[in-house]
Amino acid sequence: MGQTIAQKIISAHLVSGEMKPGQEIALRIDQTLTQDATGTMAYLEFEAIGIPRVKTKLSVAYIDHNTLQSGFENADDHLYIQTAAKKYGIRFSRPGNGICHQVHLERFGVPGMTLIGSDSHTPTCGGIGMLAMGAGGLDVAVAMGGGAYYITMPKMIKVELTGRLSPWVSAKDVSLELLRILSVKGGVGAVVEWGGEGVATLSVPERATITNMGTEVGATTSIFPSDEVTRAFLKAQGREKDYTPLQSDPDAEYDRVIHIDLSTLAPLLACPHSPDNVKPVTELAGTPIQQVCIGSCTNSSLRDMLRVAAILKGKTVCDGVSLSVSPGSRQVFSMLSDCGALSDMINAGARILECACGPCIGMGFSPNSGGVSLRTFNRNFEGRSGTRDASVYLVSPEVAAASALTGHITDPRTLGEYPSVTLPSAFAVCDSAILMPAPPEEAEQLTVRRGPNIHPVPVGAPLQDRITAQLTLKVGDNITTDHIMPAGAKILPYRSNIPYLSRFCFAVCDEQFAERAKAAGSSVIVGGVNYGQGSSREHAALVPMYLGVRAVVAKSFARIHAANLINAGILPLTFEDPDDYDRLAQGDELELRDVRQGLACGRILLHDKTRGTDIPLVAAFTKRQADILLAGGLLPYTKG
Ligand code: MIC
Ligand code: SF4
Repeated sequence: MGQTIAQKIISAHLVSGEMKPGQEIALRIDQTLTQDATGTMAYLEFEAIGIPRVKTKLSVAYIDHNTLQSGFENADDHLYIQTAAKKYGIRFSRPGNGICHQVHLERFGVPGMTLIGSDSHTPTCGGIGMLAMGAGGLDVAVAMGGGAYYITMPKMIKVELTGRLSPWVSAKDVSLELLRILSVKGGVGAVVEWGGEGVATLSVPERATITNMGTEVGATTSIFPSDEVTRAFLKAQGREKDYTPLQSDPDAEYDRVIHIDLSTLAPLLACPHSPDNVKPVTELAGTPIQQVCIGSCTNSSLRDMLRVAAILKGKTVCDGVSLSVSPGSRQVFSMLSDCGALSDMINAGARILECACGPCIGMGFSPNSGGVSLRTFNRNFEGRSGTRDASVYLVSPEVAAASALTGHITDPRTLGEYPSVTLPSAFAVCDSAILMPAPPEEAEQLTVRRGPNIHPVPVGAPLQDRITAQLTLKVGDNITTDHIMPAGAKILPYRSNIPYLSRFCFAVCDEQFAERAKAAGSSVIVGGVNYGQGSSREHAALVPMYLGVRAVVAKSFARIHAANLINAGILPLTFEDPDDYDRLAQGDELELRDVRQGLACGRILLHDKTRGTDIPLVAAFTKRQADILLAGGLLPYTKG
């Protein structure tokens, strides 16, 4: 039988397991990336594992998230990562060099290779045919040490593209259309492969926008074929040698095929507070706005920026709107400057920000209270912008620029002729902000610099056979890691200080949670479907572990978060009967009995002492996962 693109890459990297959907497989990882918000913890974990130098083909440490530096903490993290990178054999992309996914696509991604990154939007490199997946920091640390990466063998979803995008409609609208079809959980357990004749009409940056936002449907990853468009992109980056063609076989089989005719798409937007709350722009046209933010790893390529500049050229941003533009990389920034497009944006009134995540992760540029903000980003979860009562809409760069000019949500097709933009045949390549590691003989002498905010990695205790705990929090469906462990300028500096960070755990849902969990000593959280969607941040597991959370019982879990919980030694359990969710209430005293035996047979009984009821839970773990849980997490398990 023929193979899909992902199946080809998986079979070439398979270390163990059977390629049957639902089975656990282990993959050899060629490349890793980290960013600074998850990177400090990942390198602390790498150090805790105790391997002197990375064993991957390439590992890169990026600084792109915590660049505000409103205290010493971020700068100390940067120095820690820089010195660790130099010592352990990792390239270091300096602050200001760009957003990890954009830079990795430009400078390092290779079709056919595997990449894991401690950031959920790592699938961006699927735009050039790489099997690129987001993972928790500890999984990345293990892969840097030469260990395999374990995933559940995914199902295959194919999106068959026909036609060509109409003027003013762009790749973001394709992503939003998929979110409309699949919702934020429709891709869980699957790889989304993009194919069909429409693929050839999309440039690599457009493909990367689409694979980037595939994270929002919950997919393991998303991938495009590697074709002549890919070759041209790599050639323009001076990396044609990295090109290999990659297509699915004509007789490859898919679990589901979705058809999208590009020519029928119209500009779309995602309404507050979820990326799948998708509507046509025409439905909301005229809504007054106060802020527009253009950038993020979804829409910050040269293609997007040139398009925005062309729309703004010779015009002025509306009085009532504050417009920010953050180019995705230094390469994009300098090319915008060289061709004059940067001046077009500046003269129109745009506020140019650093090449970094910035407003996307609440690092500055929070909207006004009750404000309406249009963002070309990938997530509009409640509170993520830093303003609790803001309404954030996700839009394409075209909709963003058009609306910045008018002051209200605007269908860009009303602007007239679509400015044409051609990508250069050669990008201005300059890797001066990417530092090389020290050679092994020098590396041994180097010391890693640890600032006072950098605390040791918390390590879990071996699993108890009988867990007595209080149900300290009951939440609903689609709880994001931004709910569990919020980010933003005030909290992000403490990613390497778990005791301090723990004060903010679940603060978006319930400000008392952290205190309550601490007082209870041992607790269980109950959630609905798709618990833990969104970011790959392992802090959403490490912090609950620190607060004494022993198990999360939910209707279903998002992939990376479930893995992070196991890695932290917390049991992710699902209801055998989802209706049992209604039989539990916050404050109930619970008991999980015969946990060891339950792990072996796949079923654990939850006894509610307050109500005198028993609730059966699914504990479907592989032998490896059960052993990790028994050891108290991946770190004690790996160290033996
Ligand atoms: C995000 O977009 O939420 C982040 C910040 O990039 C996260 C990583 C993190 O929390 O540090 C992600 O997507 O994984
Ligand atoms: Fe950065 Fe936002 Fe992309 Fe996350 S989604 S990597 S915060 S730009």
